[in-house]
Amino acid sequence: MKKVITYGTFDLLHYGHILLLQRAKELGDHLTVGLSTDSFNTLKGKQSYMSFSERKDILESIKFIDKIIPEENWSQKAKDIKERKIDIFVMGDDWSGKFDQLECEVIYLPRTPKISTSSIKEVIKVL
Ligand code: C2G
Repeated sequence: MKKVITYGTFDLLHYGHILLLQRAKELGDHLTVGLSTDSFNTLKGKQSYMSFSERKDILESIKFIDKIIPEENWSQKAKDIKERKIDIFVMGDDWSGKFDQLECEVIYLPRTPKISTSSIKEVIKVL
């Protein structure tokens, strides 16, 4: 069974996230998502609109996601990949080159243009 992992905040889940998650799952048979905790978001300098548990509930409703784990720091990826016997690590290409040192196949997928959580927040602000 080919295992895939990806990480992110996935706040205000939108089709850019969905297309990333779908493509990640298509690369294997099992998809784990490392979901950034609220405290890690603070470390990342991100204030998510939805809490970790709300973001987790939403991801749990997506049938093709097989496992969700908390992402609590930058350095857990290598351990997650080893312990969970991950074959492929996937991120959008805004992260291109940042995780090449990981000991598994590393794939950066093209980001979906014209959609982002921050652009959604801007639109909502003016509604
Ligand atoms: N993404 C995408 N297209 C978009 C927006 C996001 O493909 N229009 C991808 C990002 O490249 C990322 C994933 O969706 O791979 C999740 O995006 P975010 O929730 O913004 O995650 P990020 O803040 O980049 O956190 O340790 C890694 C970090 O946790 C990644």
